[in-house]
Amino acid sequence: MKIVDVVTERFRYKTKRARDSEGHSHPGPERDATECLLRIVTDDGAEGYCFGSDREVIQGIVRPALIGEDPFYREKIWQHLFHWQRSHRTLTDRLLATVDLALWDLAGRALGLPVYKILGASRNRVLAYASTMCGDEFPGGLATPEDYANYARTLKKQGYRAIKLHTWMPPIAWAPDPRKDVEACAAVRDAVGPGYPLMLDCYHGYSREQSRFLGKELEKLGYYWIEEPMDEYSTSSYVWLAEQLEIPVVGPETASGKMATRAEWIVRGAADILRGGVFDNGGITPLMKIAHLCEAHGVQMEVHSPGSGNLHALCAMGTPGEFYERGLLHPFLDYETPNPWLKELEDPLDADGYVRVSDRPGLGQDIDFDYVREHRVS
Ligand code: LLH
Ligand code: MG
Repeated sequence: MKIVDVVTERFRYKTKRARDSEGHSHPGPERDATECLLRIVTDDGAEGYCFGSDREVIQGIVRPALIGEDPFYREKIWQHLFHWQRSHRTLTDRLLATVDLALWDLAGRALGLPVYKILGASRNRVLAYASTMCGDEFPGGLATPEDYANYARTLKKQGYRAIKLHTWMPPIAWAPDPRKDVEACAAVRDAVGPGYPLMLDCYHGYSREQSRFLGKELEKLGYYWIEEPMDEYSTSSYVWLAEQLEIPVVGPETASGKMATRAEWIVRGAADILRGGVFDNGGITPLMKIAHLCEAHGVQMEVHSPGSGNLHALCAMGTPGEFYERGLLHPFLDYETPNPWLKELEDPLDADGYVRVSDRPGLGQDIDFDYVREHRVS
């Protein structure tokens, strides 16, 4: 089997999600947006897909590396592109991930198997936590500690068995403010009661002292973990923080360097619980290597972000991450209606608070190809 075509299809859709000047998502007025589907095609008609791609980089850099290759040589292709990233800076880990995911999807579709079973399944559902959007200034949204408390009550009623708060960050004029974060965390603890797992993912640029203050307060409130409170390029700061706190410190999420950075964090004890995700690290191929690193060192790993790539990887980990991150959620937004290019949700929440992986071949996304074709812009 050989790859004979690499196609990108950009199409428009409507969304009520907006991004602020620092890239955090929030509800917003309905607006036009575009999405890009990557399609990898083989000479025997097998295809693999991934959303979130980019035409220029895929056609200019990735396509020449893929044409003529056997799509089952995922490791060879991944290594090739990984080394190209040094000179081709526009080939980000995120785009590398779309290629890797499309290849996994292709393999699954060609073999008639879901990806988690090709990887070697360990389970078919993962406990979800509700991951809120960052704080805002919308009345009745996530503007006050009481708003977080009210929303936490709603989420608990919806069946979630754990909640992670993202609190207030710039460009909100008065943020960041660790004391305000603690107020929100305390209000949510009061709302859900003792023993219910709660986590905090706060402003990502606090100082060591601010982070220690937050961590100590979260310990008093019985929180499960504190995530990314400081710049992750200062590994020493995380070594320092993990030594100061009883509460587990989770990271690195955004630091580049894939497996190598995560290996350093494990060796240096910079985090108690390691973090990785398909779009942060370049796909399922590197994420599974990170999972195996964690397993070998006896370190728990929690996967960043929702989506079928992360879900399949989670269902194939030997030392499983405990949770699937479902979100980002906001009281004004509906998460239960699938994106218009999918016929069904890729991460439905079951009655026990778990997300079940699809048994369809590949990554299991039920893609509405008619929608993509009818809304195509390039
Ligand atoms: O700062 C943000 O917007 C969020 O923290 C976001 O990056 C989110 O994806 C996250 O960190 N989840 O764990
Ligand atoms: Mg995070």
